Amino acid sequence: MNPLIITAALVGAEVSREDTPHLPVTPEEIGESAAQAREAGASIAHIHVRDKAGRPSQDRELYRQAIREIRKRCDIIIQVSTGGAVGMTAEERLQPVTLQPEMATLTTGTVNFADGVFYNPPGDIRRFAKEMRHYGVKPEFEIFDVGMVGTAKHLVEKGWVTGPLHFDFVMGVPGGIPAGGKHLLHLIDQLPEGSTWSVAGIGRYQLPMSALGIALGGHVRVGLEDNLYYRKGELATNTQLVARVQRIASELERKTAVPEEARSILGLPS
Ligand code: KMH
Ligand code: ZN
Repeated sequence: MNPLIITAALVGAEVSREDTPHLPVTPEEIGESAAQAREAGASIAHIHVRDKAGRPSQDRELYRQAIREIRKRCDIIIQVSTGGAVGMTAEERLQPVTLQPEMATLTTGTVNFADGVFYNPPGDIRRFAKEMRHYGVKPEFEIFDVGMVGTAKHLVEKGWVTGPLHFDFVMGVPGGIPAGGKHLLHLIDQLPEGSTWSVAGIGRYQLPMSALGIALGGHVRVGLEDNLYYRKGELATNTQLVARVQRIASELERKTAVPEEARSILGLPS
C-alpha cells in the first residue's frame, strides 16, 4: 500500500481558546504546532489563521506570517483554507491563494453547516478553481456531501482543474454527509480513476474514520479543527491526534509518508 499521508488540521474556524487551551492561534503557535505535527508523522498542515482577538480570519498578511513560521521550522506541505468561516465573502476567502502555497482547499458545493450555511455557488467555485490554477496551487477538493464530487468532476471536464486529483471527505458535519463506513465506500466509488483521497471524521468520528481510511488505503486528516478530544472528556493536542494515527498505521503495517513522499504521491513538485 501507498505510504499514509496524515494531514494535521491545526486550527480551523469553529473552535476557540475557550473550548481548548491547546488551540494554536498566533502565527508562531501555528508554526510550532505544524512542526510538532510533522515530528509526529504529519506531512500536510491544513491551516486557517486568527486575528489578534482570536477570531477566524483569511487575512493575507496573517497567512504570510503563519506560513513563514511553519517554513522556519519544517518542510511540511502547507495547505491553506479557502473555506474560511461561514459568512465570509469569496474575496476574503481567496486571499491566501495569492501567496502561492502548495495546496488550498476547494469546496465544490453549498452545505448547511450546523446553524449556518457554507455558501459555495457555482460561479464562486469556478472562480476559486481558476485562481488556484493561475497561482499554481493544487486544490484539495473538500467534500462535505456526495453531490460535491460530481461538481469537482465537472471542473475537471471543463479543464478548470487539471493534474492528479486529491479529495478530502469531511464526514459528520451537521448538515453534511454522516460519518460511516458505507458512506465512505460510496464516496470512494464516485472518484475518477487515479484520484487520491483522505478522510476527516468530525468529533467522536475522527478515530473510527481514521482507522477506516488507513485500512482502505486512503489517507487521513486529524486535528483540533475537526475534534477536540483524545477520548471522552479528555482534551487532545494536535500532536497527540497525529501520533495516534501514526501508531495505528504502524500496527497495520502501513508506513507513514514524510513530506517528500507525500509530494510525490500527490503530484506536487519536490
Ligand atoms: N470553516 C468551514 C466553514 C476549509 O477549510 O476549506 C469551512 C472549512 C473548509 O473549514
Ligand atoms: Zn479548514
